[in-house]
Amino acid sequence: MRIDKEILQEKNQKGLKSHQEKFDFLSNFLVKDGCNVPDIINKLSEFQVAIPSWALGAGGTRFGRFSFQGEPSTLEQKMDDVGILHALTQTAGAISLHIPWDVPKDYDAIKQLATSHNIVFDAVNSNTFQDQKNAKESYRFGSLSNKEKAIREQAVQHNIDVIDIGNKLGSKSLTVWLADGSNFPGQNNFQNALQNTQDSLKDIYRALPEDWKLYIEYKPYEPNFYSTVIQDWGTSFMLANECGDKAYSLVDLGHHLPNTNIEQIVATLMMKGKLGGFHFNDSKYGDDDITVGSIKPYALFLIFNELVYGMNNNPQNPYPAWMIDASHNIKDPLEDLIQSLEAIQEAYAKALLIDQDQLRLAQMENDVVRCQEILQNAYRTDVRPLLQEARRKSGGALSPINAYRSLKVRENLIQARGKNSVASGL
Ligand code: PSV
Ligand code: MN
Ligand code: MN
Repeated sequence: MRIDKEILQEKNQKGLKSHQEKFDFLSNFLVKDGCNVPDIINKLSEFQVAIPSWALGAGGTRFGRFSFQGEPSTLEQKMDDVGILHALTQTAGAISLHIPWDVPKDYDAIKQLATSHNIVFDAVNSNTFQDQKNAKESYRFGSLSNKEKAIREQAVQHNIDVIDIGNKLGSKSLTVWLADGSNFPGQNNFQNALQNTQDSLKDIYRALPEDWKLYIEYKPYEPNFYSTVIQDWGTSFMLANECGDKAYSLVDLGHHLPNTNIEQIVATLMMKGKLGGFHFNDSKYGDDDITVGSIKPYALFLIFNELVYGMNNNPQNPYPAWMIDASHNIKDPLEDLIQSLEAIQEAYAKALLIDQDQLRLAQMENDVVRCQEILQNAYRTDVRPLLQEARRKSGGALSPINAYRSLKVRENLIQARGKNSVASGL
């Protein structure tokens, strides 16, 4: 199923007058406050977030998986789903593939399909947390960190193969997330595991094309429950530095222990020019991978405040790669992703409203109350008309969720794909 701009324009007609009123009201008020509204709208339109191929099917938990219907079961269908998201929101212009789940059969055809949906290939992800069919070695006790050289070599070679696949598609980065660690005290020698990981990452780094980046993701626990080799941003940062200029840390919001000050991590990494990528999601307890902004929207806003500051003041940091890393157990994944995209844009728009000069001044004067007022004034502004205007101008839907439902997207997908389709992946 494809959604073309004419259909959306027609759908938008109904809400257009009320949108215009709300937008005019907000933008008058923002202009009086010194905001450059057209610039904010442009920034929102330019902000594109990659959709991971594994977030388009029902994720499930270790207790079970409740399928919903019309899931994409091929790479082509996953790309079609991202095409739908992008058509509606105009902010999902990229897909992130996971290998071996998404190995293309016909590269030219896949590239053409991407172009037809106006999407590009973001980072490619390797998988050394599962054993693959016919694999010689097992990752049961780790991959890049493993005690056995043959196992490490197999894992390194897999990453090199993933780079080759990504290269043929026009990807420019590899994301490595390792499940390696230990379940019980004494199981592993920490130093050997870290040394092996560092050496293996360097081997992968050597195979990286000149214009590629390596993103090293960290996570404190799960699937290992005693220790994880790349447990935190410091370890990831250290490994990235060891590898070289093209290696960066990747922050996944769910990969922190409760109450971690993630915005401060963002600031530190950007100051050091080492924040490469970002995975959005939200959580209450652990790596819950639920809808962005559904639990801690103010924390998301504070993170965006640091991202905006870094993008304006840290030329040493490349423009970060944005991705949603979510899993869907209950909701229709496409509806959930629409909600996440909206939450991301909302937090970004609010952060763009912050008067950075005034904030610096208040900080210099140690006027703590005013610092807080400046942040909270921006946070309390209802910026949704700005998001709608950015979407409308790019040919998207004023309300992606309403359009998705009234166009009966899921019903159409079920009709085309059947009730029992299953996506490969997480
Ligand atoms: C596992 O925690 C994980 O969610 C990581 O965040 C990776 O980015 C993703 O899986 C895909 O490997
Ligand atoms: Mn992630
Ligand atoms: Mn995760």
